[in-house]
Amino acid sequence: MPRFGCKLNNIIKSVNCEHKKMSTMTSEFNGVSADQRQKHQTGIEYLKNVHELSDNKFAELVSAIQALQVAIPSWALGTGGTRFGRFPEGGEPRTLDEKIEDVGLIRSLTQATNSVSLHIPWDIPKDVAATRQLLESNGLIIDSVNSNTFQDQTGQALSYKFGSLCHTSDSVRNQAIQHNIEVIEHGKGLGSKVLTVWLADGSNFPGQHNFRKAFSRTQKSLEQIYKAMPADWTLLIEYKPYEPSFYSMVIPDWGTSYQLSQGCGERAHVLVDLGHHLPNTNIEQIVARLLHFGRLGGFHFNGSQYGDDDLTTGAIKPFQLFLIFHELASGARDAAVDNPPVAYMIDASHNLKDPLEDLMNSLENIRSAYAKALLVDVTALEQAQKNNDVVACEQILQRAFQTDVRPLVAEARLRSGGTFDPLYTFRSRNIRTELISKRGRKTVATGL
Ligand code: RM4
Ligand code: MN
Ligand code: MN
Repeated sequence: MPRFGCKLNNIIKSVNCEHKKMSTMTSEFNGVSADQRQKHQTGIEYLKNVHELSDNKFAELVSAIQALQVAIPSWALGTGGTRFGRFPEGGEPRTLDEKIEDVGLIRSLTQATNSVSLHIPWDIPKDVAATRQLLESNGLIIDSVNSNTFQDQTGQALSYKFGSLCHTSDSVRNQAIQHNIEVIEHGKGLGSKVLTVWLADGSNFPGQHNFRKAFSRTQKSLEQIYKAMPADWTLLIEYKPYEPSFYSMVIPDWGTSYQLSQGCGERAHVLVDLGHHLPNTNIEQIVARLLHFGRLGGFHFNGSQYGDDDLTTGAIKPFQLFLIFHELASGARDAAVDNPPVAYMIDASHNLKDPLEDLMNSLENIRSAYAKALLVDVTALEQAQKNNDVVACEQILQRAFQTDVRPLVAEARLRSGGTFDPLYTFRSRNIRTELISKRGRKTVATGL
């Protein structure tokens, strides 16, 4: 295996060039043994057989999986923490450029992401032209820009302690609106066309808020932000039931986001973050509803046991993730559904795992859930639903869900120029060690 230099760019180039070399060799498969390659082929044959997939159908599945691209947020490349502590991994990106390089690395290994989301002011580019250039050389674009009115920044005139867009004071609300407009300006410079707003606004004690008035003020503030967006921009309104406010959040649920988006106009949509629901919420039904209303705008993927746990996507509830993709896929097939393209992003935090490994894990799980959803026998399902054959309905879903689709996902990755096993490549090349030697052991990435 070639040695890579100390620059991340060189690592990316070496991954790319090694891939080209390996794909022409028969004895190795991106550093994975011939035996592994054989098993991969056997897996594909098995899939084709069991699901009666013609070569054409198989090729269609592969290209659908290749097309699923999920953005990486600039704030998820460092180690996460809780209010009790943080245990850095080392080699974390110190600057926006290094974050972009990290996403470029994930891209070259997985080919499952082509964009980065930015949180402002955590990641304001110093030199827009240079950032655009760096993005381009890494095959990336900026997905959404995200405003931050949940923290007070140094030098900020007024505090968000008691809210931002919902605040009782005109001046605080105006400051928060102006911040969102600045975020749009940064986004314009970088070629983004999506503004995501997540508000921490809420109350901690009964009586603190006049619920109706707090909602109206928020609606009016959002309308002003919406009006300030260029005509080809989309506003995504994210909801969350609790945290940091523990008695009430101004935008706690999809219904509130939906109502707010309707008030703003047709380019305002709802963003579903998987961790932003109370336990046991039927998220797939929310997805179906929003598709039905044509207002599903974006997704933040992560895994959750209790709340906004921000764990690896699919780690805890893989079946739920599959059911969500089943709704997305069925919405995409239905001509009656008139929904804009959905912006996918991973919104996770990595307290224990290496952030890059964790993000690659999530990408793999997301694509697997999608691949399984694409294997659902929709004709049979529709018939079984018409017949009220509950057992058959469930069996049809289980048949797809229980399929091992890893060979299919790997095949999609390989055909796009990614590696056979991104995690294996990442580890066998000691990429984290390289990053630590380049950036240092105690680096801290901006973010939460
Ligand atoms: C929130 C929410 C937002 C993200 C912030 C950092 O819980 O998920 O999407 O911007 O965290
Ligand atoms: Mn989120
Ligand atoms: Mn969250």
